[in-house]
Amino acid sequence: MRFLALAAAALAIALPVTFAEGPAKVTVTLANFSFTPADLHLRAGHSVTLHFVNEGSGGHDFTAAGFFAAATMDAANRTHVGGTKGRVSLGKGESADVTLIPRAGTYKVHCSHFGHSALGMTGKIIVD
Ligand SMILES: [Cu+2]
Repeated sequence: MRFLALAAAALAIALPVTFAEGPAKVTVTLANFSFTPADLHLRAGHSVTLHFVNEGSGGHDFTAAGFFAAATMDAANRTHVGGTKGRVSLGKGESADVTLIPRAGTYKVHCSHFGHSALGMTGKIIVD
């Protein structure tokens, strides 16, 4: 009986966690020479975790200074985007998560490595 009561109590605690809606997670893949998806659609005012993965053969970055500057995020996440640089830099095989609350607008994205934009590493973020 005691076990059942404990189990019921544990279930009562676990259930809200199980069904709670955490931040949405969106994966952005960097490669030679593209972002996938190239166009990101996000909901304004809703917390989202952007999961960046570099599957390229060398370093790439996700530079979106206007987007990151306009978004709300804590100090740790601000560090992940290089502060005012607004850039997530990843070596080959690296990944990083950035959690933020995006602000409505349309923002440009590019890779700042020399020549990569011209080869296709551009995109945009639409927040509405
Ligand atoms: Cu690149």
